[in-house]
Amino acid sequence: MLIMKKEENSIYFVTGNKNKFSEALEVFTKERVPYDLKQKDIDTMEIQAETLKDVALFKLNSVKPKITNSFFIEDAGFFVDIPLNGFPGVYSSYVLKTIGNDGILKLIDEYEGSKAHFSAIISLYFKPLDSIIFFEGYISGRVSRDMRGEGGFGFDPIFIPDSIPDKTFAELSIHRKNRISHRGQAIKKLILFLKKNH
Ligand code: ITT
Repeated sequence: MLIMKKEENSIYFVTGNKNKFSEALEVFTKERVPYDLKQKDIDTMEIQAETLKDVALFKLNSVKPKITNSFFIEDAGFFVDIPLNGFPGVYSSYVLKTIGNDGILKLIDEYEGSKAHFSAIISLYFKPLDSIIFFEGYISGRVSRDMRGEGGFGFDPIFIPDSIPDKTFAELSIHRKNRISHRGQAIKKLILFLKKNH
């Protein structure tokens, strides 16, 4: 009985990326969310779709039969708007694995006036209401001329947010990144919802 109650008070973040989980946990801990956040790494089916929302929804539906609790997944992408017209976007994972940050810097070739952004979309399956809800986050910035910083992950060493124009994401602490990042914003919206609906 006690165990059942504990389970009901848990919410799962389904992700294979422990950095994403650490960032989410930092916000959950600080905001005193009435749920225990747990990571679950389930093999999910990824589709190649045009938008992050389509990817997120497909993934959520493929995970749903395997989890009995409330859970969420999050899909993020890095978009170089100028001069790459939004590339890599929905291809971010593949591009990071293949050409990496180095490859992106070569493609841009020290272009002056680049613009880039990160987007994140969380899709939550909320069991008490048997419903799916989306929460989004966005941050704009530019591409650094070179890789800088030891923190973060993925594209962090080459992304400079507009709001902290002398640092890459990889030069910020988790806390500072969360205060402004795509993921931090989406997680805070999720937390507001969870608190309202507890
Ligand atoms: P999941 O298991 O949660 O899907 P993932 O690493 O595949 O983990 P995404 O599909 O959401 O994550 O991310 C697409 C790519 O963008 C991936 O290569 C990430 O490393 C990178 N990325 C996502 N969020 C990032 C962030 O905050 N900073 C830097 N790179 C990020």
